[in-house]
Amino acid sequence: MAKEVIRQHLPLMEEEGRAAATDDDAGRDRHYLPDVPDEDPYQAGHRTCAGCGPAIEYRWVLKAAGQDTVVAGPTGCMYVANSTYLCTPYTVPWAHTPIASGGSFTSGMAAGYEALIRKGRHPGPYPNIIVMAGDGSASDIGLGSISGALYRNHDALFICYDNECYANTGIQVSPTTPYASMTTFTPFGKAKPEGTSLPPKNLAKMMAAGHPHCYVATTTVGYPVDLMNKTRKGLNHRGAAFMHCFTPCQKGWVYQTSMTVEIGRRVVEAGLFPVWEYDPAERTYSYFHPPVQRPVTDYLAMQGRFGHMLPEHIASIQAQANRNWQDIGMDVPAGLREGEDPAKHLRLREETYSMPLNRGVGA
Ligand SMILES: Cc1ncc(C[n+]2csc(CCOP(=O)(O)OP(=O)(O)O)c2C)c(N)n1
Ligand code: SF4
Ligand SMILES: [Mg+2]
Repeated sequence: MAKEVIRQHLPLMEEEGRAAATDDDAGRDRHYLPDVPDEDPYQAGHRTCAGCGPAIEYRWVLKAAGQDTVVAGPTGCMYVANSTYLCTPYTVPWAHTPIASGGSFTSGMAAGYEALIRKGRHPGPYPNIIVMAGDGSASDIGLGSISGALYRNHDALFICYDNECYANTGIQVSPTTPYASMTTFTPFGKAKPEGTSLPPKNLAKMMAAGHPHCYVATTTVGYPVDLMNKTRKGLNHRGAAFMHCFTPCQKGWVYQTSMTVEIGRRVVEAGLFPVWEYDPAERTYSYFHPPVQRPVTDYLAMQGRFGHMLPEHIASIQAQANRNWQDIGMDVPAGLREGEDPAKHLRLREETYSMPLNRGVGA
């Protein structure tokens, strides 16, 4: 007789304590830290760059998931830097997949565990099954395979760690690379002073709209508890879940290594990466409203990849941010509306912008 497949349930971390936490001068909850698990299924000893956003995301996702987890990783930085011969930072099973096959490989793992448990050949419970694919894999080369897995509703969490470029092969443009940033395939010059000329693909909205039975969420490395709770919600969800995580790439974006988490917050406070959750039961979106709204220059000017921007490029990005504020149900302050006018800007490298006091080593 077929055995029952027992599912795990991961508790959510308390987020209410935030209000009582010490604020910084911008009113943000800076020092809030609930009971985060001690265990680290993604250990030190990998070879990513200092300040690597995807490595931070990997660590927090696996902290949230715990030891009864299996992980797949399509080709990209987080495969190459983490799997040197005879050396691995994982204390959980991990497998590399071709860049196009993260979704199909993970479908196979999920179906395989179901079958093995039913036949009594795996003692269970059903493990947390996670695939973490880069943006090149998830939004481009492997998009079809992930979409197929979501459509078939395999019980697994599909994550896109988004560093907005094909990082591992030398920072080439990907479908999530932002307008007017520079990559090695989209340098700025006379013909294209903006560098990247296309707007980025809205991957998470595509996934939610196209697979309405799936749990879908966005998050960034600027919000560790949000990231870990959404990991757990995605794993607790019975069926397929997709999480899109904004993960700065120090090497490709050119910023001070200590600023990864700060950039993960600023992109949200600048209105350029809305953080939200899609509930498949109600078929509704809920949007996070950050307590701080900044001009986009506070975000852009911290990164060398935008250093060439001209006033019209900044104005265009501010207009996009203002549309995003409206889409998530927030008012657009007058100062940010004014920023839609190129005449209000200088070249990016000449703009004044707010910079945290703690600039870190080398500042
Ligand atoms: C079919 C195929 N095309 C190209 C490559 C070369 N390749 C290896 S890693 C990589 C970059 C992947 O980018 P992304 O998925 O965004 O991950 P990241 O390197 O940014 O972490 C590419 C293009 C490959 N391995 N397979
Ligand atoms: S190139 Fe970027 S994504 Fe790759 S290891 Fe370095 S910081 Fe991380
Ligand atoms: Mg990438």
